[in-house]
Amino acid sequence: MTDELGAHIERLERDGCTIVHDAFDVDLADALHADIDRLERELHIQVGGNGFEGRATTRVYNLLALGELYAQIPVHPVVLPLMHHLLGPGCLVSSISAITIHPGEIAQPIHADDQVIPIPKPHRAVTANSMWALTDFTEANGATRIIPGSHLADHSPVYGQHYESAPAEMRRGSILVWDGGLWHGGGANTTDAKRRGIAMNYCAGYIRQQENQQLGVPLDVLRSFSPELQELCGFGVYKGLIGHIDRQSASQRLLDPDSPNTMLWDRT
Ligand SMILES: O=C(O)CCC(=O)C(=O)O
Repeated sequence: MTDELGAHIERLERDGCTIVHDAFDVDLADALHADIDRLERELHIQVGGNGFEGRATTRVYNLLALGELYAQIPVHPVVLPLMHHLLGPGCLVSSISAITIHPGEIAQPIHADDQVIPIPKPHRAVTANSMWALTDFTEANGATRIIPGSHLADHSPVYGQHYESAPAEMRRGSILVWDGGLWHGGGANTTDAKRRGIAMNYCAGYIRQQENQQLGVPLDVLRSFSPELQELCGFGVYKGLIGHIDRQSASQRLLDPDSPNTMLWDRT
């Protein structure tokens, strides 16, 4: 393990979050930013109509279905090993969406991404998240608010209650990574410019993905992905057991009949 990875893991375990500074090229940030403008225009994206998605926040979901640019996001060379550390091998893309907080937005209620999962807390991570900064993230423009150490709490936050939190400020091109148990929320935007990021959410290979990648991404798009990304989308068989179709992986059945697959039972 490199020193860099070790330091991130230490922070993830202690604080429940870490920032990978300058994790991707600013040219890529600009290209993603411009493409999300295109998607918002073409898909007629409107602000969320509720207190959680935000009344001055736009979201574009299911990004892997919407453009080649997004295929490089789930496999980031620093973030993916951190996800493997938190969630174990065989972890999955849970959801991938663009979140744009517009001027005037108020702070999102503090929540934990795993709070709908009914297992006693604290528990080892079953979901983990990352936020790719496509603009600078500042306290004023709505940087994600975090409560370091809250992933170790024995309960989830009370929805709508005020909690003291800190802004995860970072330059465009950086990535905030957090344990799915961390209490957090989008910040208020008091500036006159948008704050935009891509929320790349992962889950362990044995639980259900938040966005259904197998049905939500067209097969011809999935076939263009690397085997690693296909597996992240849920086309493999977790530990040779979970997710098979008549003893075949979804990849063998739907994407490539020659893709490798060994059922756990065949190893006995
Ligand atoms: O936009 C952000 O900074 C965080 C958003 C978030 O946590 C969510 O929508 O679940």
